[in-house]
Amino acid sequence: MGKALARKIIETNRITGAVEPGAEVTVKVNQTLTQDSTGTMVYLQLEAMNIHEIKTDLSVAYIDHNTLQAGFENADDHAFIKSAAAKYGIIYSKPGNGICHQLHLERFGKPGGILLGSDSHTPTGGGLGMLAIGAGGLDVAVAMANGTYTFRMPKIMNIELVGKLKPWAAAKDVALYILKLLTVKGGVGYIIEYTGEGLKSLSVTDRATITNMGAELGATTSIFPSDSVVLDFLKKQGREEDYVSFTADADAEYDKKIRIDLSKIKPMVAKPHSPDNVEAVQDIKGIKVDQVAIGSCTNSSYTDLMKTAAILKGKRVHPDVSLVIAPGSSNILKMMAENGAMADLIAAGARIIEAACGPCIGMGQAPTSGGISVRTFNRNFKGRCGTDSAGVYVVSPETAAVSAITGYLTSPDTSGFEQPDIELPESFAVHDNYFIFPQADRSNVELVMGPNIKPFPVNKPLTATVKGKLLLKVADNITTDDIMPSNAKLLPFRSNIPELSKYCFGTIVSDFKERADKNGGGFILGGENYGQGSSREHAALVPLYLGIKAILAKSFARIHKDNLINSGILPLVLADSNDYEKFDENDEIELLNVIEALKSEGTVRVKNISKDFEITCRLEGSESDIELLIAGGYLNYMEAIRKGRCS
Ligand code: MIC
Ligand code: SF4
Repeated sequence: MGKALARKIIETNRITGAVEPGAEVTVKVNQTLTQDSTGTMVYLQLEAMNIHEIKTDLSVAYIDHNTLQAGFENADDHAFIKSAAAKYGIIYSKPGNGICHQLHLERFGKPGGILLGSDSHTPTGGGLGMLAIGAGGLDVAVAMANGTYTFRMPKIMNIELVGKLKPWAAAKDVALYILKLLTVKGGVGYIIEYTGEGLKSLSVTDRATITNMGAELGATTSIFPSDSVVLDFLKKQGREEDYVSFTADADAEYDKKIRIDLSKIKPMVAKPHSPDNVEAVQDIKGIKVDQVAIGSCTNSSYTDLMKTAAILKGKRVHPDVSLVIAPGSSNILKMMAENGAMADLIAAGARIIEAACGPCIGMGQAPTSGGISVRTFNRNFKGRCGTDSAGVYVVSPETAAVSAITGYLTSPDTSGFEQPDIELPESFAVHDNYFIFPQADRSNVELVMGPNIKPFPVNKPLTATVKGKLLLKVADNITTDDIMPSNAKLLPFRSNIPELSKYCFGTIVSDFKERADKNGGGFILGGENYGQGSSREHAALVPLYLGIKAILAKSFARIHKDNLINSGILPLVLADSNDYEKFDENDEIELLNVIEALKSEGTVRVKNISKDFEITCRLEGSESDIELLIAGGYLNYMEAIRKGRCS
């Protein structure tokens, strides 16, 4: 049997461990990326590791999330990250340059390499054949410090694409179609690998749209092969020398296989409030639209925006619609300014905003109360857009542009509009003036720390008995946006955990901090896929700060579980998921003899003192995860190793 592409890349970069599903494997990390909303923590953690130099081939610190400088806070964070980049030899991407994933695809991603990023949409790089994995900030700091990443080898799922997309169906519709098929849990525990004759008709940025939304499936990453389409893209970016051909063997072995006929896919939409709540656009009638937002790391490429401009050329944005466009990169903005397409967008009445994440993370452009926003983004969780009562519909750029004109959610294939045909240019604009490349002599660089930058919380070593109240019981698929909401008001406090803690679980209850303060911390009970969504480790650091000792859940999302372990919070899986029903908020709980239990077989007995019964939970982790948890998280563990107290 032949080998899958992801397996080949992992084997090439393997340092230790077996490349077998479930085994712990350590690989060499070639590149890392950070963005600013997770980046301040990453660089504080890197600083705590006391290193002089990073060990990756290339690391980039992007500023793209917190670009609204409504006060000094975001500007302070940018200055801190800039100084950390200069100190450690990291490339710094100034605000205004664009969205990390789009920029990394354009300027740095390399087929066959491994990229670790402190953002869940890092798998966008899979569009050019890179094994690109999203992780918590601490894991990215460790990757920069050691040049390695340790993870549990996922299974590999093959999605074979056959046929060709019909007119007006787009790569985004493929991503949404797969979400309908597999749901937001369907990719958990898998790397998704695309093959088949259908992929030759998909450009690198089309492929990147699909791998980007693998994050919404919960997959570890998604990847396309590096073929002539990738070579052409790299040539046009002026970096042909980065091309290496990497493909799966024709008879590659996979753990799961799915076949999708592209010609069957229609324009699709994910309705509020989950990316897997998908239907064909034509099946939903009469949705009047207040806002249309085009951009984000999913759909802000040159082709996406050129298609948008072509649809809007000579037309007018509907009087009741606010159309907002955030380009993916300054290079795209420059090309569209030069070729006149930007003028077409402006003439139609579009609001052009900075090349950044912007409205995708609620950084401005919150919709009206109860408003309907049609967006080309990837997530439509409740409240994420900045307006709790708004409903976000996730679609392709084509559907978004047509709907901006008609004022109703409109399937472009039935709109009577003419479909644009966008050719890629001979070469993409390449200017690097927003990048600051590190100097050779970095000996005198000082870190710049403004008053918004507070130390991050560090846990205490685990004690034999862990007791407390069940502070909160939540449903399935709780997102990190629920645990630690982010919007224009809160993002400035990403380096200020005490301030953020006031808003923990704010989409679910208004008094979580009070509950935690009153009881000296406690426990949380979750359903399936607890912590899906972003990589933000604030969703672990804030609960740590509030004294949360363990989360009991039916299952956990990968990155969040790693963040909990790194923070010294126990992620315990209910051995029998029916036990979920037996618990109520305010129950007094005790984890019995937890250190011994973790050390022996990872099965922990949990006593419900209030209701007088016992259940069992499992820690699904490696030996080193257990050592980390006993030490009270990664930083305590490293400190103990330095002092010779740990193995
Ligand atoms: C997101 O899309 O939710 C974010 C903002 O990019 C996050 C990172 C963060 O919370 O800072 C992600 O996806 O990891
Ligand atoms: Fe930025 Fe949105 Fe992409 Fe997250 S999903 S990286 S906020 S554009």
